[in-house]
Amino acid sequence: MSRKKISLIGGGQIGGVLAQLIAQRELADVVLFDIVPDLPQGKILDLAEASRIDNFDGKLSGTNNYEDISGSDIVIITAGLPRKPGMSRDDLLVTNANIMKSVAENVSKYAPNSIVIVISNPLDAMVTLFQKISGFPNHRVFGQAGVLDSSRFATFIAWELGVSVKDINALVLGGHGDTMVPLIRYANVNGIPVMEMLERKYNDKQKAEEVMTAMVERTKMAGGEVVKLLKTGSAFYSPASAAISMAESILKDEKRVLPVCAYLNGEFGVNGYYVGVPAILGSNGIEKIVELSLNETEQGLMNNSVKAVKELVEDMTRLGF
Ligand code: A3D
Repeated sequence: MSRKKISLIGGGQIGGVLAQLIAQRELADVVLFDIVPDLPQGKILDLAEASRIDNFDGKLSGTNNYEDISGSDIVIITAGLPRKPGMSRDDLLVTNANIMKSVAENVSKYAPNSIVIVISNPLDAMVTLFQKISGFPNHRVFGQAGVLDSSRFATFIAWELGVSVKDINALVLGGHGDTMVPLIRYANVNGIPVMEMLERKYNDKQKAEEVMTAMVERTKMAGGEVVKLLKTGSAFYSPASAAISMAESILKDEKRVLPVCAYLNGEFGVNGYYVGVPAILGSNGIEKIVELSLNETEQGLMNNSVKAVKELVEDMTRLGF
């Protein structure tokens, strides 16, 4: 059996961590591509020189030549600028759309059968643009956002309850922006509703609701919180880990149910847009969108988030992309 191959387009902060995680877990051979001369070669040389210490085998290469991505099973895209303090993800639209255009043309040319995971922001628009330019089927083009947003929500819940984060199940739906929808009703600690645990902790329903509202707001703003602290650049460990969990489910045909920025064809009442929803990820990419019932409040929040995604995509179209 030949080894699998993952190409990483963008050798910056996230691209570097992606390469390290893939190598250390021996998930696949790695090609790290960037337009900056020598940058991907330097990162890969450094990483390869850790292989004896971390005990991993595998072929690692850094390149400025798109031809090297040919035969990729998975392509993960982080090419594009990250946010600076005070910027919203949407402020990146024009610059990153131009970058995504060239990336999509080259990935279609050199890795036409790959499954593509987009991470570049503004995420929902960048996935849409990649699919439009590449013409790849929707089940082979999707975005990473929900795994990270859900993990952020889970982290805050674990800290608040003083329990292991491994026991937290939390799900965030919608667009990857300030309108994202952390689902309170479905958040649980190994099956026990988080709200029940909060109410028992505080013995006060209103206080429990206030604490949950604060965690929901922190989740929605969590990317910006990191940007503000870092001052140069945005989160990179957690988005890389999130994308790797998706890639691993695909490579190993695990059929994990993960929140994915996926193209909707009527699911959740949305037609023709990429939005964050749970999906089964297997060797074919997205194998099924998993629907769940939303109450009136949740559906209202979801509609609001979908509206924001539509506006972003319409802006992009108006700008000629
Ligand atoms: P950064 O460290 O700047 O790396 C981006 C890399 O892209 C740089 O090395 C550039 O040289 C490279 N690049 C620029 N233009 C091209 C091109 N045309 N072709 C190939 N490579 C190019 O950024 P980063 O790694 O921190 O972040 C990458 C992207 O991910 C940004 O758009 C972030 O906003 C986004 N991001 C998304 C999430 C999500 O959860 C969706 C989280 C964090 C960051």
